[in-house]
Amino acid sequence: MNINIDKQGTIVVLTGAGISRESGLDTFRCEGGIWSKVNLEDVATPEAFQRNPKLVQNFYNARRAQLTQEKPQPNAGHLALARLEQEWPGQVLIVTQNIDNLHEAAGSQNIIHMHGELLKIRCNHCEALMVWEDDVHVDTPCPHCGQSGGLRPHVVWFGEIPLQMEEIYHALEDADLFMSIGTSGNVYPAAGFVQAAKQNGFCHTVELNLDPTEGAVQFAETVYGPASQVVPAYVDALLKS
Ligand code: BJW
Repeated sequence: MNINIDKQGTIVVLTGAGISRESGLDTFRCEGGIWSKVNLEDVATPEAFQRNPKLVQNFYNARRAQLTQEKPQPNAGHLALARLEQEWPGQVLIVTQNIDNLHEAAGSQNIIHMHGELLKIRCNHCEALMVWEDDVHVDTPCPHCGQSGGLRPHVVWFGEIPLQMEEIYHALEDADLFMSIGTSGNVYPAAGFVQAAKQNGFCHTVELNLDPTEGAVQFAETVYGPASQVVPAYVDALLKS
């Protein structure tokens, strides 16, 4: 790997479920993944939540409990990205589609959770946003406004606008390096970030994944293997470049 990036340059890293797989969390679209066990239309749309809030709350309660009880640990891929942020002289921004907390647990600080966070909930009545580690039920009252029936997971469902989009596109405009790690590139707008990054004419783009994705041809460089191996190796090469 011979990577030639301006040492003061900005690095934008997009991560997806693949980076957390070796920490024991399921991906969505791999064999045996979340969407092979539940129908996304039943749990990941605002309409699903309106139709059957109990089913949706239970889906997220189970995934939240996995984080709080099994306490999955960041793997070498997450840790390498935290090291990159610490040691790279320029700016490093992690834009994650993941709702887990493994980048934070690894020590990364400059993180955007574009699809929300599992350990937060918000109230549709008073718009309060709260850190939350327990189960949520349909009749759980909001600790802020006291009303029941308004609490929902702080996640972005299909048809909703992902979070902090302006900040993300602003970072992509300036990016010298765009890394896409462990994401299938099936879901927009994240799937379009590689094109947005290339618009500035100088951004180097790399896909790091277990296998080539459908969008692999859009990247200048591709590296395949488990995130716990390829990410640390790529970060080492970057820091030595
Ligand atoms: C490894 C590995 C290892 C495995 N090491 N790698 C038609 C055309 C275009 C767009 C649309 C359309 N119809 C509708 C849309 C829009 C829609 C969309 O994209 N739909 C597509 C299905 C077509 N998007 C939306 O609705 C979004 N909102 C939106 O567009 O608003 C409009 C707007 C945008 C911007 C500005 C203004 C307006 C919202 C999308 C919400 C996504 N929500 C979910 C669930 C919620 C959170 C949760 O419950 O966790 O987010 S869906 C799910 O997919 C989750 C993920 O974040 C997301 C992406 O999945 P990811 O991370 O890529 O996982 P996988 O499983 O797909 O891939 C894993 C990868 O890892 C694989 O490649 C493996 O090879 C790899 N891997 N092991 C390295 N060890």
